[in-house]
Amino acid sequence: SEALILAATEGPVRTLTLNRPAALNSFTAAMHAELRAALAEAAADDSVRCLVLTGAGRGFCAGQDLNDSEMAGDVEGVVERHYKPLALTIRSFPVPVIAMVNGVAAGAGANLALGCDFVIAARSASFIQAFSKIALVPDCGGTWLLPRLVGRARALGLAMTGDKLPAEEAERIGMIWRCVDDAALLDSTQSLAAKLAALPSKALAETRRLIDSAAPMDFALALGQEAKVQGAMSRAPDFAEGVGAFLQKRAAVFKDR
Ligand code: T3D
Repeated sequence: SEALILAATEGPVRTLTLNRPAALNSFTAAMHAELRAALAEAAADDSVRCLVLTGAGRGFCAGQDLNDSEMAGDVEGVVERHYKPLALTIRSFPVPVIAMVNGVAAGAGANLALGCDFVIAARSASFIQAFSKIALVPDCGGTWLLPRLVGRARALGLAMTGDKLPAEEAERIGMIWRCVDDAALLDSTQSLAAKLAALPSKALAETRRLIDSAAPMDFALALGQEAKVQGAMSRAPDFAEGVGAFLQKRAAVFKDR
């Protein structure tokens, strides 16, 4: 069967492409496993001096695959086993990580991108904190990342409404590094990657670590807290209603208080 993560190397730059385009590259347990392996391989390879994450097809990543059976019983476990280590791996990666956001980034897919050191998005791309629509809370670092990127008012606004934020607006409010024309996405990313690859990796990684540890709550602690609350949310009836409504392509009716 086809690889769920495509890896390509051009000089010092490794590009990993999420490859489930028919489901907007949403995460299954299998895709998580392949991404983990590909990240470990890139981290261990001294010739890799910059990592690019992107998505195949029209989307970047739609977050958790809401059809995946693994999440049915144990959402807290899914967050602990998959999203938390993924976010931590990227946040402590030995070389800079660029999210090249080619299309919609929703739920954990949005926060996967925001956890990277740079986000370059195509003008047609967008970001959606989709969690509230299925009665969950942001994970994959969203509760820590968002207020730091855009401030409390915008963080709450985005996370509570789950509204779609176009890439241009995301750049305007400082949530991402750059929004570029679709046709320029690859070139812009490649030239940033080449620049970063030529800089001293160790100093860049330490810069990231210092900037992150200067923040009041530790990233790992925030990720643990997210997993716990996500577990509690997923056991409430509103979550089943939210997922059911999405899969049946109808509007959800929430009742929990
Ligand atoms: O274990 C846990 O649950 C805990 C972890 C939680 C982390 C999370 O990420 S929770 C958030 C999960 N993600 C979402 O709720 C987003 C769901 N997707 C959407 O709202 C929409 O697909 C988008 C706004 C992202 C894009 O809309 P649009 O109209 O451009 O595309 P579409 O038609 O909705 O999607 C295209 C196909 O991808 C479609 O399949 P089909 O009808 O062509 O066979 C759609 O069902 C599928 N798809 C999109 N997102 C997901 C998905 N399938 C499964 N899971 C998805 N998340």
